[in-house]
Amino acid sequence: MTITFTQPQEMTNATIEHGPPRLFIVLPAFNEGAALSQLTASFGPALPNYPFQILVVDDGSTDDSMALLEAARIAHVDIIRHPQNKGLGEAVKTGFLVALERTNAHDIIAVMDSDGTHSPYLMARMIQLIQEGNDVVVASRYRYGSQVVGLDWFRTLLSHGSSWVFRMTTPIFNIKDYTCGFRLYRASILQKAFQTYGDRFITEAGFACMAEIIIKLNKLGALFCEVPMILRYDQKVSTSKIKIARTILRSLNLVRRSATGAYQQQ
Ligand SMILES: Nc1nc2c(ncn2[C@@H]2O[C@H](COP(=O)(O)OP(=O)(O)O)[C@@H](O)[C@H]2O)c(=O)[nH]1
Ligand SMILES: [Mg+2]
Repeated sequence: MTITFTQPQEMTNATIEHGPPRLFIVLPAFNEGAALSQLTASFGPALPNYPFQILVVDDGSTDDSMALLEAARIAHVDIIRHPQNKGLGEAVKTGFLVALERTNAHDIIAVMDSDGTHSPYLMARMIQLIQEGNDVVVASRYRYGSQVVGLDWFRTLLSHGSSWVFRMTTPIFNIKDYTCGFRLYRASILQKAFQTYGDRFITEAGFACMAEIIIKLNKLGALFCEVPMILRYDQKVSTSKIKIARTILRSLNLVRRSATGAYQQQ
């Protein structure tokens, strides 16, 4: 893993000890083209006067996304590079670990898709809900007010099916969306997760990591809530990276391991 700092660091633990929680935004990215730099540029207007730092985890992109991002010279962006593609789970793990090196326990770590389908303008409400006492806030496709625009019928069916399977087999209070990639976490709950599970906190290399994270945090007693999100899949320019068959198999395996208590020993 190599880390490239495109901008000087402006936030340190020492400088903002008693201020509002700082926000570290992890963007796992693999071949997202211009969508990535457009997204990173939109956090300034979406979060005026709020301290944030963006950590792009470039997972071996082979397109022009990183060149475009560097050329844009957007403030508060660091790029962490995996020389080769390792998958979404590894990218999220890298993002968490780098963010945790820089955070205090009361800071906030966000993760969202880099494909321009998640709105940074939802972030302010999610921050508020962490400050109100939640440990994890999920941008959800299954709440009153949620809207999913442009997702084809097959992905829609899979999305509802996976929500149903997880809710039936692995119920978590307040959670309907186990797989959405847009979430905010209190840094202290992620610290606790790495202390408890060590390197085994995230073992799923692919998209099933999202359900794995939430199931494991639930076992640690995390407090969850969801906010309705508008998923703009119609604005997605890049092709989806999801490997559907593999994600279904890994998710079912997760459910089985969770039900048999396999995670308790890890
Ligand atoms: N770092 C990394 N990110 C990935 C990989 N595959 C997908 N992503 C990112 O994970 C997010 C979700 O992927 P996406 O294609 O948007 O999935 P979809 O929205 O479910 O169709 C996006 O930000 C991708 O760039 C990967 O192999 N490595
Ligand atoms: Mg996406």
